[in-house]
Formats: sequence, C-alpha cells, structure tokens
Amino acid sequence: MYQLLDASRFIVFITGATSGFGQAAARRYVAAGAKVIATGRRMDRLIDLQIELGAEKCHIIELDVRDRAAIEAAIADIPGPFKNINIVLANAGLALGLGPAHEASLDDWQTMIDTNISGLVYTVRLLLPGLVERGGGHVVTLGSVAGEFTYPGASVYAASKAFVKHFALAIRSDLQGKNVRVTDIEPGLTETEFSVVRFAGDQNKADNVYKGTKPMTAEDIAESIFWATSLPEHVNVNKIQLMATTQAIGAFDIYREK
Ligand code: NDP
Ligand code: 8X3
Repeated sequence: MYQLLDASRFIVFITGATSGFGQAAARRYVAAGAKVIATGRRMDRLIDLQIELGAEKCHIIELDVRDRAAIEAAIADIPGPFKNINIVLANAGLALGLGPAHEASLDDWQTMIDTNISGLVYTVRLLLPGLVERGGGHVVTLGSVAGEFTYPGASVYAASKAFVKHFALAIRSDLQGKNVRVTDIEPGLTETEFSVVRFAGDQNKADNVYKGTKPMTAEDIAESIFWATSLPEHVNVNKIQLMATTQAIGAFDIYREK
C-alpha cells in the first residue's frame, strides 16, 4: 500500500480562504485532520468558515496580501498551536476586466500586479524562513493556464501568472537541500467567484462564462493541491496543469483584412 503523508501533521497557511480554491482547500485539509490558518479580507466569511471547521482546526486572520507589514504582523501573532506552519498555499489572486490592452484600466492592472505578484511574493518570502528553520515544508502557488497560453483581454493577468510559474520554479532551486517542496497549480476554467470579480460583480456576465459547458469546481482544484502535498517527502510535483474536459487550447488567431 502506497504511503501518503499523515495530514494530521499539516498546518496550512492559506491566502484567499474566503472563497473558491482557498476555501475549498481549507475544508479539504481540515477534513483530513489538518489545521489551517485561513486568511482573506472578508472577515464575515472567515468567521463563518471558523464556525464550520472549528476554532481548534481553523485559525482566522483578516489579511490583505498587498499589505506587507500586515503579513509580517499576522505571522508574528499566530498562536502556539498554529505556529509550526508546514504548508503555504499562496492562492489569493484575481483577474480584473477583459478589455483590450489599449483600453484596459491601468488601475485594474495595478491591482492585479499588487495582488497576484507582490502579494504572493510577500506571502512566500515572509513564511519561507519558518519552513526552512523547521526542517522543511511545502509552498503551493496558484498559477493558471493563462500563465502558459495567453488569450485576448488577459494581458496583465496572464503575465502575472507567468510570473507565478517562474517564481515557483526559481525558488525551488534556491531551496535545494532544505527539504522544502514547491508546486505551482495551474488550473483552467473553474467556476468560483473568479468571473464575478473579473466582471466587477456582474453575475450575468460571469454566468455566461460557464453557460452550456462543464467547468471544474473549487473542490477539483483543492483535491489536486491536497494530493501534491500528501505525496511522500522525496517527491516534488513541480506543477499541475488542469483544464475542464470541455476546454482545450485554440488555434492561432490570424487577422485578415475584410
Ligand atoms: P475567488 O474569487 O473565488 O477567490 C479569490 C480569493 O482571493 C478570495 O478568497 C479573496 O478573498 C482573495 N483575495 C483577492 N484579493 C485579495 C487581497 N488583496 N488580499 C487577500 N486576499 C485576496 O477565485 P478563485 O478561488 O478561483 O481564485 C483563487 C486563485 O486561483 C487566484 O489566484 C486565481 O487567479 C487563480 N485561478 C483561478 C482560476 C479560475 O478559473 N477560477 C483558474 C486559474 C487560476 P477576499 O476578497 O475576502 O480578500
Ligand atoms: C483563470 C483561468 O483561463 O480564465 O486563471 O484565465 S482563465
């Protein structure tokens, strides 16, 4: 019988646990006996999650990943039973807008850069020394298929996820000999609040993204995250790229004069 790691030893720090993948991962880890530190900006949702999962297994922190000082303070303040974090799930992120590059909002671009790049880098950099000091652990980043295959309207979002992919690969080299594993999870079409956020709360536009097809679910992604971190310590899954069966990569787009 193949021996997976004992999940009851996991203490998982999750950014973006108020919705989607982060929330599903919190549930998945706690169901397996792990402890989680669930973070995000929407405190009401974090409180509901803590009530659902129990305060012994779920510590919550109101946190905006763009605020580097707040992350430092939050880490310093983590209570004893949750201190020995061994998995970091740097998941918080977002896409804003789907307009062409010459019309897209520069404020939206800045928010994506601040969240998907700076926020992820702060999270990982500030939590890594603890993993190294404790003799090992696992960093899981949330990239995207958009980090590999671009599509119209996704310029900065796609570029931010390409950053995530390379950052994950690069820190893995730095961590040689430290027993810290790094995995970039790169999903495609998955129905969460992602599209509602992208379209600034327009539920109709968001619903249309998934209409008539079968996207993946947050639970599908949480399972892949859980699996990668549960493999024996000598195995490092560099990346997992997942698409809905109904999604595939399209042809090159050739412009022709009318
Ligand atoms: P959701 O919108 O459902 O969840 C996003 C989470 O990120 C929320 O919990 C939100 O929490 C958090 N978040 C956003 N901005 C911040 C911030 N400044 N500080 C802290 N937390 C923040 O989307 P998903 O679960 O789908 O997305 C999770 C990750 O997966 C993202 O990085 C996304 O880019 C990526 N991804 C998503 C795909 C999809 O199709 N759904 C596919 C590929 C990748 P709060 O607002 O409470 O702060
Ligand atoms: C989210 C998936 O294809 O909408 O990263 O960019 S996609």
